[in-house]
Amino acid sequence: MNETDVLTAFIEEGYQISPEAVDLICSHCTPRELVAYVLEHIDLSVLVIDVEHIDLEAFNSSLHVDEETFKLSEELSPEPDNSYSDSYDDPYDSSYSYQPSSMSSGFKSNYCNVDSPISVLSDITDNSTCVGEYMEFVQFFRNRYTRLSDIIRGRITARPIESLKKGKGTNFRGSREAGEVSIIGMISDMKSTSNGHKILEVEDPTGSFSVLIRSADKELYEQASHFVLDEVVGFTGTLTNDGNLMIAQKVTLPDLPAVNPKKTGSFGKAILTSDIHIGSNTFLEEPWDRFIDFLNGDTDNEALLAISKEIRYLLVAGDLVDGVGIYPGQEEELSIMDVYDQYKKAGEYFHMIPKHIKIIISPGNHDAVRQAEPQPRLPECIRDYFPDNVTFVGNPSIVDLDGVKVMLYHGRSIDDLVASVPGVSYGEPTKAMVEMMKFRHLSPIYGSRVSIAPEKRDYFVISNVPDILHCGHVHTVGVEWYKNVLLINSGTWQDQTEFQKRVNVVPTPAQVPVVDLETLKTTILKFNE
Ligand code: D5M
Ligand code: ZN
Ligand code: FE
Repeated sequence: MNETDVLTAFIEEGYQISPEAVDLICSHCTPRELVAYVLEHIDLSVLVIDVEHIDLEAFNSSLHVDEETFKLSEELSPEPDNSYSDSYDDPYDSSYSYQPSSMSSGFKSNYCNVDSPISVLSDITDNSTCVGEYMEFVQFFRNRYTRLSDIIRGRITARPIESLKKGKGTNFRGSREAGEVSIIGMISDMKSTSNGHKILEVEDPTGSFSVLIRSADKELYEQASHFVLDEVVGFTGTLTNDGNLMIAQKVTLPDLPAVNPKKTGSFGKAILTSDIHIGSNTFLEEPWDRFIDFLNGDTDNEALLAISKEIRYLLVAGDLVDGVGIYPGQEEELSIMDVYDQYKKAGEYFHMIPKHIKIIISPGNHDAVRQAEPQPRLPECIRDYFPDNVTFVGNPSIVDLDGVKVMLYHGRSIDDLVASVPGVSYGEPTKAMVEMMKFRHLSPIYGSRVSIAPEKRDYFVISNVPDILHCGHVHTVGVEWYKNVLLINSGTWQDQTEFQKRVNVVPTPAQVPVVDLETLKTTILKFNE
């Protein structure tokens, strides 16, 4: 943090600060934490912050206490409640396969007259400012770095990289062992050496540094094999004699804290789906029609009928239609050639859904909004085809469903994670979502398959931890718990396409996760037979 950063941090909070106080903060080994501490403890009557308002002694001891408290709470926290993880009923339980009803009328939902509120907590819609200038990229990555490094900083005492450089790295205040030092950086390069070690180049706002991960250190090496470019990670280790390289001993991720399971306080059920691909000639119209019947209570299966009566929300995480011009030769695989006609057809389907079910639709890479993410909600001329119980949001977004927080992200970055991280595959999409949670970021890699717009704020950072992370895109259903966050990939309504045959993507179409909003137990309903 340089002088301007310190000055800006105080001005943004409405304070002035003397040059001496700025110097004092900048000369401290953890200026960012000191700024936060001063802001938190300043007397509201103070207008100009001076040296006398900065209680260094109290701050230094608070740093120590925080670090210890964190460790203690981590150790004392119970294992996450795994009773949930096997709780999602056997996904292939045939009792939940759809059966048509012989008596179609008279459906009465338990929640016909119950309000099912939606509040949108995070969404790029109407907030996009980016035009693609260089400084916007700087600001975008700085926002990511600041928010993720702040999480990590609660767990390790890190130094600015600049202070490690030769001649400056002699005073390792805050380190537990002599010579041990920590930094927090964004990974800008990863290489393997001829001896099989990894060399990472990591950057913070003050400089960059090389970090060695030795292959002999099996556990650390395994952890590092999950790293991808542009992630923010804390490294603790020792410096080589020339002061140019850190030999890492420990890495600290912004990972979720272990927290106690909690009741949501909500009730009813939410259906999670995505990748409907209306307009594609592989869109599975018959199973989809059965799904619409089910939402209307049109089934003889009592278990299914009971579920349909409980539904309050329906969430669609992108690729509502197949779109046009999305991939070469797509016109050969379309049943509806005009994108507006595709949305018109989608609108007709959504008009058939009971009005007490509140619907959320966010876009994906086949939808008619900008391809660069974060994507805003669908435009008004398309929204007009849909009934009033539909709320359109951007991709990604965070919504609150009467006390249950859901982060929706279409999941294009899963393509990047499958390509880069061992053990992450299209067949088990939630493994990619676990990586997102560990690194607290939905789409870290810049410049690969996901085109990222450098907005002022990095909307992909997971700072506000949701109860549910809902993705789609890969067309395979998956459900998994990770530290009390329910990870769901909601599959598709599209059969395998020619393109997917060529790249060996095997979809699990017409299977729909239903989440109980009180217990977050999940059941998968099948509509394909
Ligand atoms: O993507 C559906 C699935 O198909 C998803 O698993 C990725 C895969 N897919 C789509 N496009 C490509 C390319 N260009 N390369 C590799 N894999 C791909 P959807 O966005 O619904 O078409
Ligand atoms: Zn799709
Ligand atoms: Fe997609």
